[in-house]
Amino acid sequence: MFSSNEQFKQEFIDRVERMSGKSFADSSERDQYQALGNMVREFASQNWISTNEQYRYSGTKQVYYLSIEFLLGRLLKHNLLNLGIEKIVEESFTELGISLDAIEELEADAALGNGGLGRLAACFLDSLASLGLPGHGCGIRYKHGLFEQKIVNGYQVELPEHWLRNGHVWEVRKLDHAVEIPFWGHIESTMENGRLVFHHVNAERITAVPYDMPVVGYKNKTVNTLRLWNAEPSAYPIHKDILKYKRETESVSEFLYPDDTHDEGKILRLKQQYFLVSASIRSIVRSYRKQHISLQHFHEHVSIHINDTHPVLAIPELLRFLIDEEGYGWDEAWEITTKTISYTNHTTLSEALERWPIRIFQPLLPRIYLIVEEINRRFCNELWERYPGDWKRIENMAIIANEEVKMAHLALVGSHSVNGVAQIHTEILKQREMPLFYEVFPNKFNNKTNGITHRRWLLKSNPQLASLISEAISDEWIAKPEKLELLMEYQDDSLFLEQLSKVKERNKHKLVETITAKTGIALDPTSIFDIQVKRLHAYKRQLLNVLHIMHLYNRIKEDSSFSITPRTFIFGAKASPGYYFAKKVIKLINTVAKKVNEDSEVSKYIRVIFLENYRVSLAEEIFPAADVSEQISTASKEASGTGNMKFMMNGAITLGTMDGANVEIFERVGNENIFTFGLSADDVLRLQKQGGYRAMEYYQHDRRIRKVLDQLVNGFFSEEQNEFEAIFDSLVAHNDQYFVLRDFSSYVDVQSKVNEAYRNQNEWWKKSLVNIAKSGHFSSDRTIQQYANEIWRIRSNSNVL
Ligand code: NTF
Repeated sequence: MFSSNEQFKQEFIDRVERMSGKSFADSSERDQYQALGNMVREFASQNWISTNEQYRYSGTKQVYYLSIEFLLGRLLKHNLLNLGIEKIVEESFTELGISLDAIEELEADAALGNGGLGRLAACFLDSLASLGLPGHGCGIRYKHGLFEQKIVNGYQVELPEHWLRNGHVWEVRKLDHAVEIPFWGHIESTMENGRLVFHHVNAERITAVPYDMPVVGYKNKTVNTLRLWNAEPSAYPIHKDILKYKRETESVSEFLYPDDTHDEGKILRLKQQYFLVSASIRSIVRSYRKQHISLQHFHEHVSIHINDTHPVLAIPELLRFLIDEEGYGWDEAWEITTKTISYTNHTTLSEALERWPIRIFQPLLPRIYLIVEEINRRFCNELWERYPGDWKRIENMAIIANEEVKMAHLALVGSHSVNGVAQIHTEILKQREMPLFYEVFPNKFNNKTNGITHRRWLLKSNPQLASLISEAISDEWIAKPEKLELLMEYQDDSLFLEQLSKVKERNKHKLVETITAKTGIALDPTSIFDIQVKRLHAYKRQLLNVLHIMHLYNRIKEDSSFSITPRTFIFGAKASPGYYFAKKVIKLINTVAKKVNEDSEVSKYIRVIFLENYRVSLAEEIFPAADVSEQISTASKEASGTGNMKFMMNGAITLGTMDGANVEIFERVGNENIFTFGLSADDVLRLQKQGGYRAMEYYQHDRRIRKVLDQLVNGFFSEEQNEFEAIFDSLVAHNDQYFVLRDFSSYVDVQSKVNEAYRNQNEWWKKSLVNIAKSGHFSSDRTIQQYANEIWRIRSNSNVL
């Protein structure tokens, strides 16, 4: 059905009419979207079936990536591109007078994630399939993804998101693969044939129904699977109050927790975690069984990766399965489990380290709790033998201590590999965060610097840049992104640099159109687009960016001879609904934006825009239009960052601290192609040990700082007088935990260097080019190949197909 335009059009028209019951002329864009989506999914299904069969019959090792978040965004164009049918569809649509862009707009973003961790999982799925690697995702089919953000009077307001309202064309419900997950109840043991056997009695069961989505590899016939579990009432409930039971059951896959850095101490969250893990392991084993290989060899054929600690119950669950359901002894089950499971740590922020009170854990998951107790007992015994008498150390390392289960400790003990997500992050894990574990398990620790899929973040979202690159160095970079390095040849080619600048200009125009349509604010596409888009968090320091803007405002007002290249500061960020400080910063950005944009003297030079509802589909318009990429976290706090890579790949220059993957960007592009500033991670960690620094002195002695901070509380903004008091206090009264004032001066200086650098256009585009050329390393294909070789030990099946 995709062999010629004519054939495609005929099939498409038929399909629209059959599905909608209307004539094609009367059909709506939504009818057309539905028909196209169905056709594409069916088209992918042929390879989906053959990929699955091939995996099964070859007995090849497969990896399952367990993640509580998958931030997929839209899939239509992405799938068209990967299936290699984008052109035929685009041309046919033009012939039919339909706009593919308009049709794409009808697809809701699948926002089953908060930020970096969830988007990384989505990029990894794309790379696995595109490299022909046997790897699948397992997650939860949340009815409501991340909330929709509205800005009302400068404040964030959250609305429930409803991506499934019109159905989701990419999913297939697989009721025959549903499994039952037990919660609550209690454990009884009996002796059977000389063996202790455990029975989970009076459990409340929830049915987990899988919805499968095809994960299409780039033009390679591989189609892997993303399996998302939906929670539904069991056909055999034991509950008396059926309605209550139904409500409670469905709530398990109702909402994504809208917070990526706080340990949500909610019982429902723990339920979600076990639900995901138990359903996934049952289905992994079921599919393994089809190969008729003994479970003794499980780890030779299956790798299970846990994305942060949220799915860490995979460890006790696999043990439980092997021991209780398959009759293995502890030692053998332990060996199979640890050899199967690997773990990635995504943050060192202590507030994100998951701990569950025993009083919640034990009654909800009685059998799993017994197993965790046994893991802990054995681990503590081993520690006792190694460090006799060192109670303090053992208490610090225990999995269960102070009435809590420490999920990170369970992950470290029960897996064979623990990786950080950027070099500096992995070093911090080894040396500062988990040194005791590093001493015991030095070989488990390794680094896998994050990456992004260049297919979505360059090829799909910036087609003009992609074509320019391909014209210059051929399209080999699509299969081998490290080939982007060939662009280095064009550093002194002024014609090429000119074309590069033209592409950026067009992308900026496009973004301006979008922004103006939404906000009515006119923007200058020739100004420098300086962009910070990411979750709103104190450590990411959007506040530093705003304080600098306030400072520029003051300079322009104070000194009539002050002039800078016009700059448009763009922000996009969601704050967790309960995060008071973050929400105040959003209000501050909007307040400053209003003040700046409405002042004719100031808005000649600077404008400030806060983009509502930042999400994957909006990000795809933003990155191609950026000149400056703001990556200004307090050093040591951002594990990696991946937005930094998306900006770089689209030719923006990083303005950043030496934190996370910024350090590796710096190493690759060199000092002259990045703007760095501020304290180093070592400085921050040293100062923190000394109890911080004296923020008050910076307030007192730096008049620029004093002026902007006073403006927060002296009625300058004509808001409620105490509107920004909490922000003022965080900096002065609470001693500036994130070193905003400490880095302020250095940030002002580097911002003025950016201003200078932009004046020399030729040099600027050269920097931009070097950034693109060096970005191949940050393709998630490189990252995934490293996971495949060094952790999972899986191989591509492309030679077999
Ligand atoms: C995030 N962690 C980190 O904060 C980012 O630096 C990193 O790029 C991404 O993970 C992906 O590795 C989280 O979202 C979490 F949940 F761990 F806090």
